[in-house]
Amino acid sequence: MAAESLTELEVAIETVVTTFFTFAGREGKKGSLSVNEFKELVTQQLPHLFKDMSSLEEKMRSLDVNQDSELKFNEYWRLIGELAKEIRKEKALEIRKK
Ligand SMILES: [Ca+2]
Repeated sequence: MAAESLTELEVAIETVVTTFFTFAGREGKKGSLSVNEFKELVTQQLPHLFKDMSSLEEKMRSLDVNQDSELKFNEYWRLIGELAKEIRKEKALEIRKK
């Protein structure tokens, strides 16, 4: 994909995907996140949105729907969706204040 022709939204979606593979490729299975890879992804890439770093392992367990200690892309996508919903709530409050 040619970067210059992508819109802001398209770049954002591509970033969500490439970030997953960057971290998923560090150890074990290349197509899923181990507990360590998940922790690195969240601490390095989501420090402002994911506030409670102490509950990372619990979060991982709740996202790992098939309980194999690995997060597949669709499980990671659920986390992105949850964070997006939180941002939406904050935006909605801001809009109401105006
Ligand atoms: Ca991996």
